[in-house]
Parts: sequence; structure tokens; C-alpha cells
Amino acid sequence: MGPLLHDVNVSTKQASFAMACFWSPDCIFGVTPGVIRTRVGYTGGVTQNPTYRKLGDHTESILIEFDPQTISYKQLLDIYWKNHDPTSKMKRQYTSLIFYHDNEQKKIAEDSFKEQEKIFSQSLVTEILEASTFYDAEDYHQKYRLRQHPWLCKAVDLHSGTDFKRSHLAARLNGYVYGQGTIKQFNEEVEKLGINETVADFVRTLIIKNEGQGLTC
Ligand code: MHO
Repeated sequence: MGPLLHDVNVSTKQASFAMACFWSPDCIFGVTPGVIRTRVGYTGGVTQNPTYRKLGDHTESILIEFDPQTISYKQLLDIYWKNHDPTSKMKRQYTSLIFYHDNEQKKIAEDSFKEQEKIFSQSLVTEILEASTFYDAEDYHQKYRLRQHPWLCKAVDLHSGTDFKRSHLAARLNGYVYGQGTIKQFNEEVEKLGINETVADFVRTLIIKNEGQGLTC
């Protein structure tokens, strides 16, 4: 067993999306192979220094750092579309947005938007915007589902707010404990993640208990 896999040193690209409450995308993308780190926050508006209680014109969003050798931006978009309803009109806090980080992403996002419009055969509320300042959400929102298990967090050396934002292991566990990913996927990477058998068994119990549960928020 190696050290706990908090740091992964590969060169990454960024992607960011808004797709209703940010707790669920943090779980979904967190277990996606090729996703290295995630953080949740507020972006898309112009209000300075938003907070959860004073969001202004921002939207709950996720910022993903991914390894483009393992997963493409298009594949991330497919996951994005599959996991929320882009036809439903929501308040600004929960609306559907795609933030592009370069012109290539912009083009891929626009093409994928057109594809989805055909699939839904109705208009989508999704807007495609240039990525701008991403304000990190408060610590208690980062890896929200994982934080509900303080024993586990401590056992894998996650303590400060920064730990939860930069750790690869935190991204993975946050999804697994909420029933995202599969036992098979977990078992395949358990050794690489560097967690011991006691911790692994604790996580397996949660995967089995929560597998397949609908993600409402
Ligand atoms: N229903 C949740 C929404 C949280 S979310 C991060 C709550 O009331 O806290 O928007």
C-alpha cells in the first residue's frame, strides 16, 4: 500500500459547469476516471465575493481539474447533460450553465448544446459563458457528502478546507460514500488510493448502502 493519494502530479485542464445544487456534481465528477480534483463555488455573475447566503447574481458551480489524456472535454459534457435537466427553468442559484475556458471548449460546448436540443426537442435554458472569477464556496460545502463522515475524513488525513479542495482522494471518496461509482471501480483503485483495509471496508459498506440512489441535491 502506497501513501494516501492526495496529490496527483499530472498536467490538468479545467472545466466548469453549473447544474443545480453543487453537492451532487461534486460526487458525480469526483469518481469519474480522469477527474483529478474538484471544488465547488459561485461564478457566472458580477457580484464581488459572494457567499452561500449572499449569492448575488452567481450560480452554484463546480470547477473540475481533469487529465485530458484520460478523459475528454466532450465526455465531461456528456456527463453534465445526463445529470441534470437543462429544460427546467430555475432561479439563478440553480440554473444550467457551461463555462468555457478556451475557444476549443467553447466550440465543443456549442456543438454539444445543439445535439442536446435535438435530443430534448425543446429549447434549453443552458447558457454558454466564458469562465470568469470562480469564488470557492465555504469549506462546509467542499466534499459535502464526505464531510458527513468525520471518522473517515480523519482516518485519511483530511482536516483543513484546503485539504478537501486539493485532494484527489477526497474527490473520489466524496462520490463513493454517496453511492456514485461502483464497488468494482473502487476495488480496482483501492490500492492506488493508499487507504487501508479498515477504511476500505467502511467505504464499501456505504457504496453498497447508497448505490443507485437518486441524486436530488
Ligand atoms: N437543500 C439544501 C440545498 C443546499 S445547496 C448547496 C439546503 O437547504 O441546504 O444549494
